[in-house]
Amino acid sequence: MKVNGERLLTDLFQLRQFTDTPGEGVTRFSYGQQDQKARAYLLKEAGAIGCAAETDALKNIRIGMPQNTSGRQKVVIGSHIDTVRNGGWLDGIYGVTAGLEVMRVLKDCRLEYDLELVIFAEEEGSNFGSTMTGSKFISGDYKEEDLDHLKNDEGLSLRQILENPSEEELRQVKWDFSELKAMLELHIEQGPVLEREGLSLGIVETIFGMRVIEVEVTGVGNHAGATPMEDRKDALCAAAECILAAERIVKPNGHTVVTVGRIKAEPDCSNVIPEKTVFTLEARDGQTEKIDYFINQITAAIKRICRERQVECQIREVSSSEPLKLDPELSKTMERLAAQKKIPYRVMDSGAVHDACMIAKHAKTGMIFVPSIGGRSHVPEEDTRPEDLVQGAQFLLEVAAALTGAE
Ligand code: HGY
Ligand code: MN
Ligand code: MN
Repeated sequence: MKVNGERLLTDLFQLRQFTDTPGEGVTRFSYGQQDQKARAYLLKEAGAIGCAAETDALKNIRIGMPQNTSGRQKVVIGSHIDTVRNGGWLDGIYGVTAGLEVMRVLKDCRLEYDLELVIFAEEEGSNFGSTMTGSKFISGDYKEEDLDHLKNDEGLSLRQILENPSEEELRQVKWDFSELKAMLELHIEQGPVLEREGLSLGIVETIFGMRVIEVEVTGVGNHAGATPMEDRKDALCAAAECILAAERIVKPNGHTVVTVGRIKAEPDCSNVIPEKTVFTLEARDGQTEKIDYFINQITAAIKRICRERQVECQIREVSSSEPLKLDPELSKTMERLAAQKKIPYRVMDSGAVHDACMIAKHAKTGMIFVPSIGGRSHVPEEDTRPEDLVQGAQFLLEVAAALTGAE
């Protein structure tokens, strides 16, 4: 059994054109027009091999093989197709497209277990600042009330964007995990490790956890020219000191990472001392206690700095997910297969979070990485060698064929 590399790469080249920022990376937020186009492309390809698809109230899509029968346990291949702003062409959609290719190869095989391809909605959190939203409703981590908590920059809630799904429709989003034999997610590494060590496959052991907080600093707006320096309560300078304090607190530790990726000053005019500044700060690590330790240290520093500067600060939890150890038995199976195929691989952690985290709490889950060129991701430069993309898909096929007893 072999994947068709040409076909896989053609799909990926076709899909990368569904972006709101052509020429400046891929911007494809869930529920947007480009997302619709990518979904339509994938559903057409899946329909061409006789697959049936169902879209749930969160717009997660489940695509079943023609030979699936009700009542059997299923193997799921899943990932996402949404991106960050000006992101890369492979993050998420590579795993979905490779899964589609696997289904094409297995479409005429006899399977002992059902096989499903799942497209998780809103994994990046680009709309609402909360990652893995679609899969958090599947796992039950998110409940109905979160439809109202999650709001985009225009103030639209997830409930409004989904056009007010009914209670029953929401209930059906949650999976019955007893039906799941295993889930596999194939993904680009998004970091430098595999390339640096000259390896072509990663088998993921632990996916980092993360906590995201939003910090709102309120000072006193005033005229940029007429206000002496000693009379200022500048919300942006206070935020800047908080952000550098966070970097200093976390820097010399080796594992935990902290990032401030979004900051907004109001009224955002060059000749007005900012009255308010809002920024997000996220911390990630393979251990929850480390994440909590650093978030607590940073929160204390933010409060101290704001007190000293006589500005107000509000700190709000935006989202969180626990570090997740993936299934050791499935990882061992994949290690044996990689060794058998003489594929240079290593077991490794993932600093990026993935929908696999949400599923791994309830069912056997495995993740496979392929190298990222220059270790870059979430940027237009994101790329992976075609031979690595094809080899990763071939490996996914072998693992899926073994798990479903395909012949
Ligand atoms: O942020 C992440 O780790 C993922 O790309 N959503
Ligand atoms: Mn991803
Ligand atoms: Mn991502």
